[in-house]
Amino acid sequence: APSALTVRASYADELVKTAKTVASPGRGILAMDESNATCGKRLASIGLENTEANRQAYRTLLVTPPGLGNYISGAILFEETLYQSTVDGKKIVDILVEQRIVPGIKVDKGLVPLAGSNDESWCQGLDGLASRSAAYYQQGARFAKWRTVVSIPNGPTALAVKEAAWGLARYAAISQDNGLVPIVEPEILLDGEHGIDRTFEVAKQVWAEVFFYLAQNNVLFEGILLKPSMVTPGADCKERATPQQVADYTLKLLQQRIPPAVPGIMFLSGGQSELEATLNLNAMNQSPNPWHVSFSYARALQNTCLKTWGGRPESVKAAQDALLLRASANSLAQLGKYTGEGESEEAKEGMFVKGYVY
Ligand code: 5MM
Repeated sequence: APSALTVRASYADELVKTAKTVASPGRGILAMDESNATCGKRLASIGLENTEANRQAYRTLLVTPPGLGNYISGAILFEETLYQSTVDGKKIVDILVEQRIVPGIKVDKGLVPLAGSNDESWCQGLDGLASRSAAYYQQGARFAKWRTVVSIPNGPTALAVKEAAWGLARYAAISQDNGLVPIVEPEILLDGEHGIDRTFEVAKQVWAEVFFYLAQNNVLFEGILLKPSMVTPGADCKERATPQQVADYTLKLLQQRIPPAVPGIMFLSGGQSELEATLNLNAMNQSPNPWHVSFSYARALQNTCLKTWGGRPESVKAAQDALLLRASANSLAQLGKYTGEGESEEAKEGMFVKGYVY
């Protein structure tokens, strides 16, 4: 019988190719994998019920804007969407492929309290993951996503960091065995009053352990994508950082901790405003990097789009235009060429007030 390493080798070329496609110039990931509970919160914010029909309508809106594939290379789906069709009977997965967007799948089963820790959490989902991953591949998924979180105000304890890193590494190995490029997402939550130096120290420790266990689990680095948080001050820290500072800290840490074999660094937005997320990404792409430095945003791509839609069929086009605007802005930021052109006056004023430098 072939060993696990032989099985993984059979997918090696495909994994590398998929990762490179997702990490292609001027493109990034649309994270639209809200679990039903999270999607319910988003829909409630515009006064809609959390029904399958409403989730289907919203997800259809997100994947169908013409030209979306010029800016978006991959879309992360929740399991329901991977198996879902539009009201017209077209599979969402087929629409993505026609748009040149690689379908991905959230495979974690969410966060639960971590016994023995300081009120921290761990991410479930390893049981049955191999068979689920094989089924997702059959259904058209080519990459996977597993999000675990680390809290600064609650520690992080050594236990929580080790659990987060080990879980990501086991998931990554299982994904690669089944032909899915694992997106490795160790999110360091924004919550807290800590300054940017503290975030830097915590992220340094977390990324080191993640890559240690990835190596121990024989994960092919050329066939993964990293989805980290940017290094920023805590959300309640009075001393705010400019995009230049965020870029300096984040790139410094990437250089110290992330092997150049990793093809793409696809940042999460983590509660930053749409503009902040774009400006920070743009600042990180002002000079060449060893990796493709891009985005895998949920809220920072969807916020205005969702509000503009508001559940009204007549607002679908305007909502799609809002999504295209954010996607194209982040595409330019991936290329380091974002100037704010095409943003609303309100958004630009926000940029000016915050004193951002281009
Ligand atoms: C879309 O939200 C994803 C799933 O969240 P839940 O498991 O809570 O439903 C989430 O993993 C998301 O992909 C990342 O947090 C990045 O999103 P942001 O909004 O931080 O860019």
